[in-house]
Formats: sequence, structure tokens, C-alpha cells
Amino acid sequence: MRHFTNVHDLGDLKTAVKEALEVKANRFAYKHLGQDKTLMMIFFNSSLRTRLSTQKAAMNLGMNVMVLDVNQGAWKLETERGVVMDGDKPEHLLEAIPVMGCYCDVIGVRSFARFESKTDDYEEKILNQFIQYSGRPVFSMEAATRHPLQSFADLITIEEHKKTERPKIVMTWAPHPKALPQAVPNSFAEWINQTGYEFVITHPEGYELASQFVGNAHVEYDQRKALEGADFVYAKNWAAYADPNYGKVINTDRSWTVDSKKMALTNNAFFMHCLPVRRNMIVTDDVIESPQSLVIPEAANREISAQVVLKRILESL
Ligand code: AN0
Ligand code: CP
Repeated sequence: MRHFTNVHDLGDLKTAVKEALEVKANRFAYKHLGQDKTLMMIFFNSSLRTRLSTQKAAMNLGMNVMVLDVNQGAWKLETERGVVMDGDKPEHLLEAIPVMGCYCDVIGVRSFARFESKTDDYEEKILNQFIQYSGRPVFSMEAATRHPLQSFADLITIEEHKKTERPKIVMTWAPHPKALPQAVPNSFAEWINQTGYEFVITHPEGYELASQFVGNAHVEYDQRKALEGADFVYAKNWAAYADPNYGKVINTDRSWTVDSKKMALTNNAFFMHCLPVRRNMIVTDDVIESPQSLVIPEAANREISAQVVLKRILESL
């Protein structure tokens, strides 16, 4: 595998999950793979889990790691070609990317949707420029439309906890005060659609996701109905995708918060969220603290998903 930006790059998911569980059981077995290889992680946006888990995964593989926070200490980067650079941005991405590529063997990029142009976001303009101009294998650490390392960790967590062959998975929108990208829900949907599990997406009207991600999932606008019999409840906020509200918060209805009454409608479901989470907006304290909450195991599996991805990239160098 050279680049990792979506579920299809990983090939067969059963094989990938099997490899993940092997890596998890013996995470230092591949230390030779990364010897004298350097990972560069580039962050255009904040992170706790992605930064730490990906660095840990790289260290497990014997790699050296460099981290650049573009907004803290680097030159401000112009991203548009053709701009007369007389403003506050001293450097262009078209020089910065190949320069970064000179100093490393693998590049991880975090670059969220900016909500300035739906086309730019959904064409993955920033991530694709790294793929085109860095000369290095590139993997997404959450780009504009997807967060595949998160979805892979979520799938590993589901495989570890499922009690039936074909669990019912419900992804529910939940309220949040600020506009958040669709990357996490898009990506989760893309991955779960590959599993063939029963998959329901529930959200208020106006929060429809792009059809290429919804795929064959059942969309149910009644959250209570959606949650009936669920084995896994995956909560997430996202801003509107549909025009004319792209990138906007159109509703912060707290009746959508996941609480114990909602969880009582389920089949004693596990609760999942990628974190960071705003308590008592997205989910109540009691639900996230309950024994059914998988938020910490999900975060722990971020080390494993990153390690499988880095291992496969290193194997292809
Ligand atoms: C980001 C998002 O919703 O995409 C990152 C989640 C992993 N969340 C926030 O910005 C709070
Ligand atoms: N879940 C996740 O990607 O968290 P961070 O934004 O903290 O990296």
C-alpha cells in the first residue's frame, strides 16, 4: 500500500482486522521495518489522539518521527495557485510540500474541511497536493471528507465487542455548538457499508450526508425508532452538507443528546464516539461513564490502526 486515504486502500477488511489483532498481540514484532525511516506528521488542525497514537505506532515499528504544527511556528502557507502573495502568507504549499518530502520517508497529514468551498473540500484539494507533490507515501490523519484511521480503529473495536455475526449499528447525529466536519461520519459510514452489517443513520432533517457515503445505509429521521434494538450506538455531530447550508450549524436541539433513556431502547448497546466529545451536548455523563462505553478502547485502537497502515506502507517502500 502506498497511500492511505480511504477504506479501499486497505483491501479486504477481514484480512486487515486480522492483521490488526495480530499487531495488537505483538506490537513490537516489526521493529526492523522502520529502522532508519522517518515519519513526518503535519497538522493543519489540533489533535490529541491522532498525534500521540500515530507517533506511538511509528515508534513501535522502529521509525523516527517529526511533527510539524503548521499553525504554530511554521510560515503561514498560501494554498491557492495564482495568488499574488502580498498578504500575510510568506510561503506557498507548492514549495513547502516537496521540501517536507525531502526530510522524510512517509507523510501523515491532518487537514480538515475548511467550509469555504464545498468543491475544494470534497475534492480533497490539500491532501491530494501532498500526494501529488511530496514524492512520498501519504496517509490521512483526518482530511476534508474522511478520517480513515479513526474508522479502522472503530471497526477493530466493533469486531472485538460484537456478540452476533451481523450486529445492528446506529450512527446518530448529536448536538454541538460549533460547525464540525463530516469526515468522521462519512468515513464511519464508508467502512460500515463495507462490512454488510445492519446500518442505520439517524439525524434531523437538513443533516443528510453525501450519498456516496450513505450508500445502502437506512436513513431514519426518528432517532428513537432508529435506536431500537441497536447493538452499537455511534454518536457524532456534523455540520450540514446539503446546500445552501454547507458547513453550517442549523440545529442544536438537545433532544438529540444520547442519554440513558435512549440507550434503554437499544439491545444493551455499546456506546461509541471518536473523541473529543462535549459531555451533556453529545452524550450524558452517565452514558459515557457506563460499562457499555467504548470510547477509551476506541482511542486505544488508534495505535493499532495506525500501526497496520504504517506497517503496510513500510512494507511497500
Ligand atoms: C473533529 C471533527 O469533528 O472532525 C475531530 C474529531 C476526531 N472534532 C472537533 O473538531 C471537535
Ligand atoms: N479521534 C481523534 O482523531 O482525536 P484527535 O482529534 O484528538 O486526534
